[in-house]
Amino acid sequence: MHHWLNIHPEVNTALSEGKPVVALESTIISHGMPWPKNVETALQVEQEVRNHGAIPATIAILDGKCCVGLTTQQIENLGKASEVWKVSLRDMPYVIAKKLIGATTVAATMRIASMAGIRIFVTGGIGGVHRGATRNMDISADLTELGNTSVAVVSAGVKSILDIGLTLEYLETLGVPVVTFGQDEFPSFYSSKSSFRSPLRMDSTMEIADMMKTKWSMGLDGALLIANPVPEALEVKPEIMEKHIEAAIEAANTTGVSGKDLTPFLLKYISEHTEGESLAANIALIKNNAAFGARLAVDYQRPSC
Ligand code: PSU
Ligand code: MN
Repeated sequence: MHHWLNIHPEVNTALSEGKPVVALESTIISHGMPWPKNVETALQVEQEVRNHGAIPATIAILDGKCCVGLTTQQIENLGKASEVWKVSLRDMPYVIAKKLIGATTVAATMRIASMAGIRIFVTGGIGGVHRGATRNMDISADLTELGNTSVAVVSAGVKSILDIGLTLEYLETLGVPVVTFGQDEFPSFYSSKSSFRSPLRMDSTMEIADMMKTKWSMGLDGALLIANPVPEALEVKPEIMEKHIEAAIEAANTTGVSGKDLTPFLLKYISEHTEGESLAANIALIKNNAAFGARLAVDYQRPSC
């Protein structure tokens, strides 16, 4: 095993036996949702993965190691502790060397999942090109990681706190296939619509699993981004979200929030100003993604594919 990895025995056994495993991120627990909903959700998401036939591996940095698969106690600590680092790729060596508590973003989780041999990773929304990026260069390391690391990332699309069009352009530049499940339009997290056409569409997890194998067996390293639209019943209308998103960006600008603090600030602001409506949708769609990711992981392990 890699020196810097601490793989939970259940995950390790599943990996060595070729059973389906789904990686999960932890920034969503520490910086994406308020306590105690964050811990409840993280545990429900793990259960959802199990219910659909795969083993969950929530990833975080603890005691100087990249932990792959956490105990309930470790998840609770991450959700409650006040001094949790949001760890993207650039923060990994610092947080590991200093033995700090670190919750991993999409970028860091992808890298650690890949080090452990996990090919499927489920999240809610990925980071991307921020609105105003042509001035401030705020482009998430999640995107460059998608260009480098061979993991399939399941999300509900890209939140419209970001510039969705520029994010799709950047993914094209990086050579990342973007597939939307079951519809032609790329979804925008709270909404199944975004007004952007998805570069690719597939209608079954088997087709997606087949494309993953094709890509990597050709030596085309890097991720695939799979967008799983939020079910209609759970959608928050874009008109409702837009005014809160604009207010959130305005508040970030006037208070001078930038860099790694920006995304958590915007997520918190929106959650607080939509009276929990966005949080309820957020939780439901992550569970929906977990079920989808587990089915994809099961199909990916099928020898026929
Ligand atoms: N977008 C969301 N929810 C999230 C995040 C982004 O809709 O929880 C989190 C993820 O962990 C993602 C990170 O990897 O924020 C991106 O942060 P940044 O924009 O600073 O790279
Ligand atoms: Mn950023």
